[in-house]
Amino acid sequence: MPLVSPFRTSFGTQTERDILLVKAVTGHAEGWGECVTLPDPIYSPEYTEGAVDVMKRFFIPAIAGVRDANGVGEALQHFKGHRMAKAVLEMAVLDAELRAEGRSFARELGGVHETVPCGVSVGIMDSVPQLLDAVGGYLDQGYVRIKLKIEPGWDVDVVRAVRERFGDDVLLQVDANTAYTLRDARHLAALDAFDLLLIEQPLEEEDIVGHADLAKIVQTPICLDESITSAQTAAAAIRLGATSIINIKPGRVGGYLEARRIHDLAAAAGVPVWCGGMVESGIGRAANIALASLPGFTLPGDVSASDRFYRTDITPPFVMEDGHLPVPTGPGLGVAPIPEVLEELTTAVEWLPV
Ligand code: OSB
Ligand code: MG
Repeated sequence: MPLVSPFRTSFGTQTERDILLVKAVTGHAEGWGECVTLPDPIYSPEYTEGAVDVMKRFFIPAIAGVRDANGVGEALQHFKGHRMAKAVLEMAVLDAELRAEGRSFARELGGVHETVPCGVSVGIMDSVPQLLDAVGGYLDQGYVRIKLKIEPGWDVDVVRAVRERFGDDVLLQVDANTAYTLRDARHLAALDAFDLLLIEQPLEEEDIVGHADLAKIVQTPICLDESITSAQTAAAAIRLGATSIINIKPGRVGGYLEARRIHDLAAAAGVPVWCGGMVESGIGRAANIALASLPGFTLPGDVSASDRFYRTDITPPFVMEDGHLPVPTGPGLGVAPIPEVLEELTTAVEWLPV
């Protein structure tokens, strides 16, 4: 799926999204899952062809005979890692299960809101004026929170320019995608002047202690993304003082059920969470919106309208109204791919009987 404009982060530039969808066909219903892997292992160790391989070779045979989505997690638990691949299988089975029972994702997960506020993740650009135009456009559309991607050379001055142009009332945060080291602590502390909601994942994925050290030097709250791979790592990061806010991405943590566990333990620890995004199509977006409707999601997520990334979505598009998106209420995800659109975009199909 072509993106409406290139999306540049500290780890690379995306101009299109190559999406792996999983359709689970049970005796009772069909369910959809969207795998959030990128084609290359540059955000996480997983990558799309790797996810396909591990699913075919190990995961799909292992889930033969499971009764429900909980059973998927249990059947795959003894396999190490590959959480995005596990997540998409669980998601598809969960969707099938919920469709058969007439329950929505939001209801199943414990959602409490009918709409969720929309934040937008704004990529690195060629120039500051170009970025200001983009941010202005998103604010005009009604986005209630702006996230700026940063990297060394595109950080303090850029944030200052956005604050000068749009004022102090805009909810603003930054995401480094691991682009810094502890040696940059003083430099990152210069961001404290701009009243940011948070700095997302400044250091390497595995550097939990480094984030705890950084949190003592920088006033702006540290929010982990890449580092949070499970409820266990989330609990550890909170305990060590490495993160005071958590970006929950269901794919990264192995699925929506683990995402809910992280929500629950963060709430118990008084740690706010928000729902991250992986440039999902309407399938993944629908489930993220449902997750974001849980009570602990007290910050706007990277939950944007379909047209943030796609001119044509594969589901009926999610359209923002007053800075919010409606939480789907229909059975399961509440949306499914539009057959003709899906067909036109499909490059390969494989049917794997379990
Ligand atoms: O770090 O949050 C991230 C997109 C792809 C990979 C990593 C990240 C992102 C985003 C969110 O910033 C984009 C979105 O889906 O809205
Ligand atoms: Mg991030």
